[in-house]
Amino acid sequence: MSASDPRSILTAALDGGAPLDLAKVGGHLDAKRLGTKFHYFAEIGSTNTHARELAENGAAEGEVVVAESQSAGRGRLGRRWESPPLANLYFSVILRPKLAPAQAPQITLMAAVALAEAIDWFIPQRPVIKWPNDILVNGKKLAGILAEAACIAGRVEHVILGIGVNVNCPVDAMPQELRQRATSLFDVTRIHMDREFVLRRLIQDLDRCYGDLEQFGFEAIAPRWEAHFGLRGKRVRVELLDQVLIGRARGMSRDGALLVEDDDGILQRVFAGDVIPLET
Ligand code: BT5
Repeated sequence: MSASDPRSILTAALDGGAPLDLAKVGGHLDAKRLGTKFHYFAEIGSTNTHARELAENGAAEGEVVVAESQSAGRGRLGRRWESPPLANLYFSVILRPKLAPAQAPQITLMAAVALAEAIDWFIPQRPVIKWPNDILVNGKKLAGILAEAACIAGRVEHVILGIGVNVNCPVDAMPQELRQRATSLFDVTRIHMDREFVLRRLIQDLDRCYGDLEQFGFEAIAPRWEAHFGLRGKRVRVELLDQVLIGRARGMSRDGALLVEDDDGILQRVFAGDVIPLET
């Protein structure tokens, strides 16, 4: 590793970063169902993969896998999630929601609301949800969500809700290709955050939003999602699996699809894809 290698800068930047003290998280946690048990790793491949194995072996709803770093942190569609050690938060929560498989995407949208509401608490800027799973601050990605559902016999057996939040990692320490596109709580505030406090807040907000979804249904989540949605009325390019749609983002349908009005004035419903804003 050379001195100009971003990883050496990262190592230097993170020297002194203390490991998470989960007693400080669990001991004061004000949550009904999430955070019942923590599985902690100094390093892991992917917290989502380990949480899935636990869930398949009967782990209860609310158990959390948390790691200081991931060697194979995953985004959607096989993309990589950069997971440098001792600076950020990488965790996966086991959920066993009473949802039909078609409703499983609601978990990602619920988590986006929880993250936006939690992050809102730490910074003066308003976090923005970029459909479906990004939290942006100043137009840059601060957090990502990877919800992976397992369905059996027409019902959701479990969902692994994976969350990555850039907390204390300075953006200069990120890989070159991410420096223009990523940010962290430290970059936004210039304050080193107490990661235990941030984790506790995230789990509490997830617990609250998950409870709202279960008790009151998606109607309780949708307006809060809309309130943080940053692309309303903006021209966007949506990259679908096999085609590209260009139009104006109009919001979200009741079933969680992104609504995009195409150039013929037809409202298209998008259930999976990547959205690229064409204007700020
Ligand atoms: C995501 O995917 O944003 C989902 C990220 C979920 C990560 C968590 S960490 C804990 C749990 N365990 C896992 O293995 N995963 C979850 P996607 O929308 O596909 O975005 C991936 C893209 O985000 C990459 O292709 C990069 O462009 C960018 N990216 C990667 N690492 C980043 C980081 N640390 N901060 C900001 N952007 C990043």
